[in-house]
Amino acid sequence: MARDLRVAAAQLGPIARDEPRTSAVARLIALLRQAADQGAKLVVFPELALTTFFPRWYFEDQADIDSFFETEMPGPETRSLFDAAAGLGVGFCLGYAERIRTAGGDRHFNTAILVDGTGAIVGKYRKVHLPGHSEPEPWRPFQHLEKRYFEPGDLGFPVFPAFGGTMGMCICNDRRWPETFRVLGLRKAEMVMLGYNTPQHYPSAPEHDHLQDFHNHLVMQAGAYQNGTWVVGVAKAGLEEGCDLIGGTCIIAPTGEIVAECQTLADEVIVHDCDLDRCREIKDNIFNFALHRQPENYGPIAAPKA
Ligand code: ING
Repeated sequence: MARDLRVAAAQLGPIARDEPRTSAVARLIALLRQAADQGAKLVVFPELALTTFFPRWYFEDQADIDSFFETEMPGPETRSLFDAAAGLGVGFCLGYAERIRTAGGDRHFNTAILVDGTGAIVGKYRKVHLPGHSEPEPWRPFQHLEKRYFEPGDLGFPVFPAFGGTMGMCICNDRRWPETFRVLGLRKAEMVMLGYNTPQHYPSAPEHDHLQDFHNHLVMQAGAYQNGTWVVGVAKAGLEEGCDLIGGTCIIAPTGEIVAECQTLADEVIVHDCDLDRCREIKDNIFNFALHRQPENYGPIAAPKA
């Protein structure tokens, strides 16, 4: 008995710094329609899918930074995406910069939401592992100021019952950390959706630049296999404001096999029938956590940082 979920990965090419949200949203809707035409019921979009990857620049003025954030979701410029998706009965996963007003002041997160086929937000995740640095470092050809512009996520790694399965999300750098996938795996995730903006050039270790595509797939394939979960990894790709971002968007089976992969660095949709019951092949055997894990030996993994 198969529990099939036809999923689409909707890769984005570059979003220009001055590209209005309405333009990015129009591109997302076009990709969503392409996916729906191929029978997809869930479409996964990249990290920060509404704007250019703005942490590559140092902004002094908070108003300039805040111009890249959403204070409502859906808001005036994103409602059309929700309406188009609900009209087609298709759900989606969307990465965006979230600003919330609190009595104590504004808070800023690198966020992803899961929206079901009726347009309801059924899950939210805030990026835990923020890469880069918090002060501008002029020696770099481009900045990576996520630690300056975002707070670490405060929601942990939750899973959500949706689309007939147990769904989890993470964002970009999170995929490199095995803890991300293991916590989701321990919570019985059957599909982990994630978006990424990953530069080809890593200024503090340029000797690894040629390994970015390998590392991208390595970590997602490992996460899938070691936790018996489908993984959908979706790039914002291409030459974006002078910065080469890798592609490699793909859908990975619980065995770790890449079953579908984008071929371009532009807006591109790939689709696959993901049988969520295939997770059992791994979860009941090689990574049967109840049978095989030995957590009494794992203490250092969760110990506080020195
Ligand atoms: N980007 C990158 C990522 O983790 C990075 C940062 C690039 C880390 C290259 C290591 C190598 O994929 C984001 N946005 O996290």
